[in-house]
Amino acid sequence: MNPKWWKEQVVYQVYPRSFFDADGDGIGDLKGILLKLDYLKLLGIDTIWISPHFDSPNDDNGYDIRDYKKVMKEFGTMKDFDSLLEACHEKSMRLIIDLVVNHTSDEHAWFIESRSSKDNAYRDFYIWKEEVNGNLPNNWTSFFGGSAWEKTTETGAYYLHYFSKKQPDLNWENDKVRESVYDLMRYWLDKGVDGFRMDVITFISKDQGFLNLSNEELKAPEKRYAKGPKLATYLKEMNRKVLAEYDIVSVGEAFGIDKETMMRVSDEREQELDLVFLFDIIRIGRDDWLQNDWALPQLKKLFKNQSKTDRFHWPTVFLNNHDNPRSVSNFGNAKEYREKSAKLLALLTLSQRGTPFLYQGEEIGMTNFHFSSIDQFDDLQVKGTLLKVLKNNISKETYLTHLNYTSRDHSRTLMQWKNQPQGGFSENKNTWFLVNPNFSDINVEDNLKNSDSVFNFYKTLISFRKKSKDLVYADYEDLDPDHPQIFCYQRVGRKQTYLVILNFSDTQVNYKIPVFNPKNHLIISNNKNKISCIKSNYIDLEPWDALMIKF
Ligand code: TEU
Repeated sequence: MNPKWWKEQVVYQVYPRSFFDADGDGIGDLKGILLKLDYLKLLGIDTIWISPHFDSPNDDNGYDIRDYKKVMKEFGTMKDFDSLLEACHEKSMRLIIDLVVNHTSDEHAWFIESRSSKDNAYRDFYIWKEEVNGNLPNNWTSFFGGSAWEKTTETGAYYLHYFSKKQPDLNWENDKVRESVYDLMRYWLDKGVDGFRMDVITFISKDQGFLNLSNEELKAPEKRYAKGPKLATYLKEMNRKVLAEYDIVSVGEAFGIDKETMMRVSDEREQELDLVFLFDIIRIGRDDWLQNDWALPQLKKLFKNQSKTDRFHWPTVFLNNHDNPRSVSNFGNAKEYREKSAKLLALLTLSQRGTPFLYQGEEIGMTNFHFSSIDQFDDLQVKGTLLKVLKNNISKETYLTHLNYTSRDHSRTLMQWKNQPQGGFSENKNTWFLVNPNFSDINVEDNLKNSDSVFNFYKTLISFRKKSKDLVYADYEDLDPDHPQIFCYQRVGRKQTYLVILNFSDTQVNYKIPVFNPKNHLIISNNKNKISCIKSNYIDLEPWDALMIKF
């Protein structure tokens, strides 16, 4: 195992729009992040990843970039960015930014040029096709609803957009596009940023045949979109020309990727990307916007697959992000056992082999919002998909029921800082989005005061991870893959073995510890009454009990 700083750190994702509003316009900003750095430092965070902070018309909350070298005006100025970066470095923290280069905004200067005429110098910056016998160029679909092709009046041709029609896909076949991307990457790296999270990077290479998708493929187009034939070529070139020149981390959002490609992209000998985000755990039981039931053995299998790679791969571990529901609502019990299950998930995340990525609010156990109507959603995907839903004769009510589990907006409600109006997020009551009314019970201020809080549980676990290389690098072994309620695994390190036991259920279980060692030492548990030493190999586990033993 090749040790690296980014294998040993805990990363915290900030969605700036919802994090903290310092200037009182109702929208979070860069100054807001700066003001909360000490809070993150206290938690033990070493690296912060911020979702896009670039100039954008915000059709998709900044994932549609108009100017890569400018800061989104709602978030502040370039000076604010520089101050944030400097402050992070002063506090020995690192800052990674979002690189969104599969597509730009349709308001980006390149696209304005490109659409204007067929002989414009920027025409080939994007993917243009003519209609075929009066029909769309092919049947590819957009993730935000409808066709992936949009016609323009200027030339009558169609451009490709995997996401909204305000997010035209760049044409990576064009050398000038790739050089322009490398140029903007160097711009931010030369400022001193510590890495990139690369948005849908697996989609950059397009199959130049532009063949129709089969009916089966239309159910999950990401699988085809992630199979572009030149993905390896482009990533290796990007690595050679840019990434390799700096001591940074690259983490690719690997939506739709197959196992074989994943094994190549994140193999350190291949020199493509350092890390990837896979979606099988976070989207367990998911089928687009539908949430189906899942069973614990399925989840365990996914963790096992993820951890059991060879020494040339290093996984990421995360249970929520800005595109997915809150982990405690998704995997835990956000009602009677909210705190306990939030702590159980903390232990799960922070005792795995891989780099943990926490998402804002997770550290205080924030929950999903209860949406009572479709109009309450902000996310463009909700409205875009509604048309498809209605066309398939599915009722709005059914759609809403599932969105209350699956919507991206659950993670975008405002960060809950205090039991104060707007949850202490902003002085301004006209905030850009909703705050969960449970901020009176779930907020940072109360978490900090209470030594037994979810926050303090995370903090303790993060400090364990920092003190023990074994907790970071040791092998992972699932000791009981088939048990329907208990998740029990060990990490066998050079000096220490860690045993983790998690009761993933609302019921009590009398459990036989598979590897009982009388010299054990209980190092953390979310149940205050647990005795400090486990005397026998049978243990009574109450609902959502979680504990870690060391020997
Ligand atoms: O997400 C792409 C992606 O993988 C999906 O999770 C996406 O959220 C959608 O649900 C697919 O059905 C990335 C960003 O994380 C997301 O916020 C952006 O909207 C998207 O790319 C486009 O840039």
